[in-house]
Amino acid sequence: MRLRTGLALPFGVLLACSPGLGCRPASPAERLAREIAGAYPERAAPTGVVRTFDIEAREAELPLVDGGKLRVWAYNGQVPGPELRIRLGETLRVRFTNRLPQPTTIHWHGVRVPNGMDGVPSVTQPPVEPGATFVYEFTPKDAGTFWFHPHVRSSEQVERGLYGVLIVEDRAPAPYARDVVWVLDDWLLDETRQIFGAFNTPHDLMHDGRWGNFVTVNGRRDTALAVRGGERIRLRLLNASNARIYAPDFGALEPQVIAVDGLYLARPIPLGRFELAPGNRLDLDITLPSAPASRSIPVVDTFYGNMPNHLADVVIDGAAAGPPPRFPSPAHARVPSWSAGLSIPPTKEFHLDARRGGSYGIEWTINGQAFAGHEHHAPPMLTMDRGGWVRLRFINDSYRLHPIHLHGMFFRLLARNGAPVDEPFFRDTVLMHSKETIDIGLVPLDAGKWMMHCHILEHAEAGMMTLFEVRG
Ligand SMILES: [Cu+2]
Repeated sequence: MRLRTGLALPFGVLLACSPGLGCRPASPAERLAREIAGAYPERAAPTGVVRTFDIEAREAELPLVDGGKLRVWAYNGQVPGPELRIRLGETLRVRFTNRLPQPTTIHWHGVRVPNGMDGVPSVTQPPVEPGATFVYEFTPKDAGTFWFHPHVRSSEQVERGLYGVLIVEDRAPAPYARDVVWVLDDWLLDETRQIFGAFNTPHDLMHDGRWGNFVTVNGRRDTALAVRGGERIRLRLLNASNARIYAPDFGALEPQVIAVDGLYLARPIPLGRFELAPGNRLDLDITLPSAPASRSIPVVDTFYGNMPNHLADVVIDGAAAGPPPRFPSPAHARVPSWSAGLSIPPTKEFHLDARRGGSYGIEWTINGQAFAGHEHHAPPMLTMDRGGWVRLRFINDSYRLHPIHLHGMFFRLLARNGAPVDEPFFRDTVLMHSKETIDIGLVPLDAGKWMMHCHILEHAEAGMMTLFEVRG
């Protein structure tokens, strides 16, 4: 079915035309689907350049958190793992070897990959057994900040240190003085200052997952970003925690948000209070003052406003050589408004809740179903057509937090508790609060079986996962 503007019809009327059937006025959903045009590309545009990286997951002992020797699981012996940086159009080839005592996979969070590269065990690939290798290869369709982590026993494997950042640079990156990544994580350490060895405890499962007692940025508690006054920088934040939410506060600095979950905004917006849930990314455009009141500016987390956590410092040392460079913000993406989306009934509703049962004693459910390993071949909970507009409603019947993450597609948040919200950006993860209802709109462009799950990894491990299928 093709949509086109009708020449003989009043302005704005769209026609839906099919071969042999002629044309009729497009339905409201067809009109909304049309608005995806130009928002993000349907296909990758490979330049032919292949960038190859070798990644090995193995045990390591590293001076993390406070400089003590911390026994972790790491990609290439570092936490965060290696920063993979490629240009849009380049093909990423990762030769992955598993040296862990458990099977694992790599999931490329936020990247619209071919379904077979999505890293979901027994759905898109067999798990990579200890000693085995797997080659991940794809050409990202979107530039932005993405990350990678296991999708097997994630609540243990991510917590032990398995995560890394994938940056897909624009074809012509804006001339920021610096382009820096801050990976936020928290660690639950025991009295010997090692990773607390019990995972998926009843306490974590009954509450908002595993929250650590030490918060780090890039694995350290004393991260200081050294900059010069007057510089204009790009700072990319990623929340790699199992469960902790951050609301970063930059004090006297005035960051502009230019990208969320990888994709550029329609226009830059002030940071304000943004809830960075597990999985979320936030790209900030910051022009540093040339004559700062204080050289060291602390960045704190105010998610629980009454007890802010120190995250890191921005330390201004000397002045930049010249005035701040004036270049247009890269945040000028086409983002459909989809304001009419709320007048169309939801395609499907998902109730999120918990109950007693399952192998952990408590299980987290979506529409009464808890996902377990043997259900990987169960029919998908939702089937969508590629290119069609869909409105989904999520109803949190519990009192806990649930950052809802969709693989393989971006969505726009349309409403919270029925009240329209106008975020000028797409997401791949959105935080749901206690007893909250949200509505999202999306147009899937990539066929395959994609997971939808809570990114509080303990909730996901205890069942809060399901499969969507995109036909086409
Ligand atoms: Cu959850």
